[in-house]
Amino acid sequence: MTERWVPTTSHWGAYQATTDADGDVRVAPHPEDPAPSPLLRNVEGSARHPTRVARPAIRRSWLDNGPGPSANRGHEEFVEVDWDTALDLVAAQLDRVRGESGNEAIFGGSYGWSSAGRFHHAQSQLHRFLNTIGGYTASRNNYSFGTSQVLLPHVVGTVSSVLGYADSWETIRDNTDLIVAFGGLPTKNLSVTPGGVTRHTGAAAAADPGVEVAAISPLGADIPASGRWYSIAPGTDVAMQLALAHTLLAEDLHDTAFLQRYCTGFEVVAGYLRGDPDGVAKTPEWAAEICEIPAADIRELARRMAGGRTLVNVTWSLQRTEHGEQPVWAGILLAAMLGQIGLPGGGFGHGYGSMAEMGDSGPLLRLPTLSQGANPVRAFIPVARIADLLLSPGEEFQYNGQTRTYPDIRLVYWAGGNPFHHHQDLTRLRRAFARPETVVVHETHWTATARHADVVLPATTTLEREDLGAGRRDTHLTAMHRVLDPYAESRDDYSIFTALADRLGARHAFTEGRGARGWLEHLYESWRASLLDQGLEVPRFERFWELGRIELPEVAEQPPLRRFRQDPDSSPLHTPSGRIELFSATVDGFGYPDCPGHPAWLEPQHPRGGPLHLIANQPPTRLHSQGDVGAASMESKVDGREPVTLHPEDAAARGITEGAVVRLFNDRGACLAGARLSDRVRPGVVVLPTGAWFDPKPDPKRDGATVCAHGNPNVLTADLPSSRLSQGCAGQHAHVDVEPHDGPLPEITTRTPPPLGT
Ligand code: PGD
Repeated sequence: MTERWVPTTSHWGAYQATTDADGDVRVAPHPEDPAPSPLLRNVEGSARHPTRVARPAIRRSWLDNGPGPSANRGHEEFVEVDWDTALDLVAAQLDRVRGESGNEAIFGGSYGWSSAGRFHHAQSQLHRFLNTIGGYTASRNNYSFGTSQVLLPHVVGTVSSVLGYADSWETIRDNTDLIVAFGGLPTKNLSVTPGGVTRHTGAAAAADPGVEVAAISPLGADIPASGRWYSIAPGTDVAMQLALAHTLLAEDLHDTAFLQRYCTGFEVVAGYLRGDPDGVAKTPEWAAEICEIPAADIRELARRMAGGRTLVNVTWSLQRTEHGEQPVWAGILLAAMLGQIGLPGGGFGHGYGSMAEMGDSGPLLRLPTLSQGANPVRAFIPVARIADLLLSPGEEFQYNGQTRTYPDIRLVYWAGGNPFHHHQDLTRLRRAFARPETVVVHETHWTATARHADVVLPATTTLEREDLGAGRRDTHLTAMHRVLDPYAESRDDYSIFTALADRLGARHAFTEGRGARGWLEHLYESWRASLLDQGLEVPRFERFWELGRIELPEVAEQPPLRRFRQDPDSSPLHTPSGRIELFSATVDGFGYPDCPGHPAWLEPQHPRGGPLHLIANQPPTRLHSQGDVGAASMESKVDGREPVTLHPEDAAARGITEGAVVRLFNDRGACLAGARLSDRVRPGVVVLPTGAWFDPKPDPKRDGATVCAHGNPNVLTADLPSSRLSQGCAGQHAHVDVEPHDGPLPEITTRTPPPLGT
């Protein structure tokens, strides 16, 4: 029998899959992909890993004693039950809570990447379901660039004007003289984009963009081979950016005509650069003290920036920190002073090096989309405030100029995310998850979030269902064929919600009378009709399914900032002034000390927890926490634990050798990791990527505290926001100390399911 390879896609790109004689999945890269993602290697090992959730499972004391707050979450065995029992219990609790407290008491924000596929997107399915039964408390923005999502509308009118229309790497190669890359140009992030890409070209382009690069980062790994590395002290880019701006101003290298015609508020910022309000001129000498880049280098770079077409790029990681608005706004200030915003290959970039789609040249096309319906509940949280929400019902918080109140959450419903991977201060998150009466989680694997639930419903993976898939700026739409039968008793999120909707009298509202295949046809054909209205043609559904993928048609749309540049009066930005707001009266009017009305250097206020600066960045070997049990992720571990990279001087000072198990710790918690030594990390900095499955154990060194045996850095990060403006995730940085581990090594228990009773 010949193998039948079928097309599918994932957040790490399109690929092909088949099953072997034992029924195990085998994968191969997409034939047209010049640089398949290394993450593809995680698929085979994860698909049937022992940590797959096999049957509905219920936490023992929730089943025995009924719903209620419980500090036992994450510590207790589960009882496997049949689907009807589990669905009846979940439906009854949803009904009780909405009846007693209103739908606001249900948190359905459920942040997370889940899987590729336009229909079986777990978070969208959950939102659609909850909307059909009266709504839910939602979350806004994302962990990736949530700070920018709030800031950018104030400065340039919309998020998409910067992120949605980034120049392609080809345009950069053809037009740009110099990329000034704050945060470097990490290639490790460029195989991933939500929905995936078919042809990976970004990593090669970022590794060698064909133009001069000045790369500013504490991490040498994020610098292109041909780039010049400015080894900056972490969290101080704003000081350097302001000093570059000061040099442009002092040496009259700024474009006054551009600033007058296209911007507002430059005079306020210029006064700040000169030191009018605070007596501190933001000179290169001032900055050098903070960012530890020599003043002469800053001056020289400013002159080079003014000498040609310059792209100022700020990675998303820089805004995932305290005062994360500032490096973004200061980057826009620099690009505005150079007068190149809206010119091909010039101006401001945000996210080159952060995700594959930035710099991709695929068409900007609306993709088939499942409607989530309307949520009648008005309550929401900025996404990274999940622990505050659960711990502080009734408390007020600031967000983007509003004073809002946290509702009282009684039931948490999560599908397609792993907050015990993505959130900060996981010990605090455990306390927060002890508060609600019920926590329901749909998961493919026994992640830490599943282990902290009361009811775990086993979900299929993309390989076990049919879907349509493409990422933003992808070149193809993939017909995602089913490869494997559903694992054990797992079900699609859609069929789980259909069964719940049925129990709650909302079946038709949820399904509109369609099965999963019917939805695929419906979404595709509605999309095809809307393309036809634009004069674009794609084949009918049956043909698309047979072909396995179709090329997406080109659409000609001029980027908004190009139109703005051509005529700011007829194509103004959606800001109050219609111009780029280098000073925002709106933001200023909010009166937030942690986000004033113009870009500024603000002294860090988050408490320091140790002498070393921890960078908790995106992992090179998996997508967030997904695929942690797969081959690429497992091979990178040191003695089974996540690798932490230290400078040899910091290691020597602590008696740490290559490959040793070390303990990272601060006031919030501790984790174990395996030491890797590298002089491509700035002294004083340690790097522990996110995504090792959280493995909490009692810390023998501190009573009542938790040590993660596996190396999840979010036991060390602070659960504090970037600012009151955005309340964004600031988890990229923390302060820690590191020591050699002594005493018995705790076993890693994330790679087997939790205790399961009957
Ligand atoms: P994932 O590991 O992708 O992480 O956080 P996110 O929660 O998105 O989690 C997705 C989960 O969905 C996985 O557990 C997977 O098994 C599950 N899943 C996949 N497919 C399905 C499905 O079909 N159905 C169901 N029900 N479940 C499914 C990512 C977040 O982490 C992000 S985006 C960023 S940028 C943040 N970055 C940082 C950082 O820089 N530093 C720190 N310290 N922390 C961060 N956290 C953030």
